[in-house]
Amino acid sequence: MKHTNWYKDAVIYQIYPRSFKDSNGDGFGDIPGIISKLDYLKELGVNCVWLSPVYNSPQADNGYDISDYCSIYPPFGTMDDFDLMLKEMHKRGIRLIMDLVVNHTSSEHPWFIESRKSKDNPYRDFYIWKKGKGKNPPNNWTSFFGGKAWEYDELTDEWYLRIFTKEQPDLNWENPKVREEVKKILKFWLDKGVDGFRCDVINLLSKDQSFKSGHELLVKGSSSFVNGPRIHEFLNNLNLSVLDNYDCMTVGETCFTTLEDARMYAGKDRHELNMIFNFDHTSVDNYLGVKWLMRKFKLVNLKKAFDKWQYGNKEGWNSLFIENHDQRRSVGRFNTSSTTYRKESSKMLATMCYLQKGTPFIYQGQEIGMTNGDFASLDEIQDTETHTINETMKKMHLPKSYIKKSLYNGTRDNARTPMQWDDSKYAGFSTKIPWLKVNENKSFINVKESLIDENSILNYFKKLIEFRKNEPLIKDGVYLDLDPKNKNVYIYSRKKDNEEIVCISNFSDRTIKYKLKKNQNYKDYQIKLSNYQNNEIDSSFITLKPYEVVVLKNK
Ligand code: ISL
Repeated sequence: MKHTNWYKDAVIYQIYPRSFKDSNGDGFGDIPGIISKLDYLKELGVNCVWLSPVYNSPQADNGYDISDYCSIYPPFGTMDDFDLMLKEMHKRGIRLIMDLVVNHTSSEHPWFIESRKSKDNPYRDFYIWKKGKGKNPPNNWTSFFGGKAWEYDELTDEWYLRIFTKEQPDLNWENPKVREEVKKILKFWLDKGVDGFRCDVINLLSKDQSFKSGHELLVKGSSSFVNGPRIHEFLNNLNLSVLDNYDCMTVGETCFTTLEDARMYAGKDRHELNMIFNFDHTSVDNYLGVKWLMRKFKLVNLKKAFDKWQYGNKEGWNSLFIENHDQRRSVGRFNTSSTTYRKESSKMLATMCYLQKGTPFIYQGQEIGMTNGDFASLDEIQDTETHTINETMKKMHLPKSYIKKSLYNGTRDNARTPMQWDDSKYAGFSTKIPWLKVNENKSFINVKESLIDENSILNYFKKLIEFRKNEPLIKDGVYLDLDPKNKNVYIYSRKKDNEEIVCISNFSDRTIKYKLKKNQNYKDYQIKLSNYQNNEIDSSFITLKPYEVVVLKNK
């Protein structure tokens, strides 16, 4: 199979289906709703969609708990709806990548229902069952969502491993039958014509079989299951036996991953994945990569994180993102403003991120500058993770005010509020009360308004995407951070032969007179993009207004 590496030219839009568009007035987004917005996506300029899970699921973790990998969750629609959506996407030149969640299934998956029945059930070994230590779990491993990673099952007096919720038992990848079943799932969707997969927590599949207790500070045991002993063998096998036969792409969600790990997952001729998501830049405002442990933001740390991957991921290809369904919204984050300078902030952040080397991922609503949810109490927050973490933090006797602040700040529901299409009661998302509260700011942050306003974030995103498409330098040019130590300004260059693009961002709410170095003579450069009008470039200074971004080019 010839691989065209189309993903290097892709601009990917992530749809979180339950919050995107409801077509039948049940307050829950669906596939016909997505179809009705494909022209909107085409106009935006994206050419690929990553669709978060739409498979049958009890929805304990909003679909990341799958009970049937080859069917659609009825509130999302039917398989016919899915087929039509795929056809309509392809008709518009939009590819589709699905979410592949195979570290765990739902506890209501028929495999698990069988598995828990008895120790000699043929499906027992599809999951990881162990005897406890007296009344205690087999080891001290803890869940990503807090609390223990094992669940006791009375029927057979054993514990099963579940690194996420108790409704998400981990599959036993040591079992060749599990690996064969996953291949069938991949084939099922690829034969339908889907273009690839975003692979959920893919670096957790292989567990160290000694199941020894861990001494990590957080997520105990993680060194036994993050980038585990057989992970590369498993991925290589999936790739060579299925993925390699299609012109498809894979992007792996890989937390706690080093540059060397990245090379192993997505380096040249590794035949595993095409690229990975790293979370270094989304960890700069917390301690140890744990968003509940908030830390003061420093721009130099953000630059360090980007520089590390731009310089270091030499054999691989980067994914460029600042939002997804697990992160809080980007406006208001990274020292930016979600109020006075919301528009400027959103445009600046997108430009800073998407003109780097790699494939951009835009998360639904980011293109209109949607902000964090405006939840008035924890009862309005649905996400299972937030509530488990709340319990865990309470047990740790952390101050109540800290817990509250940390939960409102970190809850994944911040990014999951219904898409704001217009200023009507339910933001044009639905005609009935939605599953999660619509943000009140839908009155002025919405697509309808953004389409009219020439200066909207949406119209800027369109320009930015168009600019990327027309400038091969952004795909191939060499990245150089021109002033890594500057505390307020991020200035980097993309260069190839005699051509150069320079992207300059002010991460502060003050006007800054940025002094250029001797070798930075931009007198003859043209301003190609900016979130303000009329920037004047002096031969020795650039004046940057609050959250201003300027993109210069020498030809
Ligand atoms: O959001 C996180 C913690 O607050 C991350 O650690 C996240 O749990 C981790 O990146 C794994 O995420 C993925 O798998 C989870 C699912 O809940 C997330 O939505 C998904 O993106 C389990 O399938």
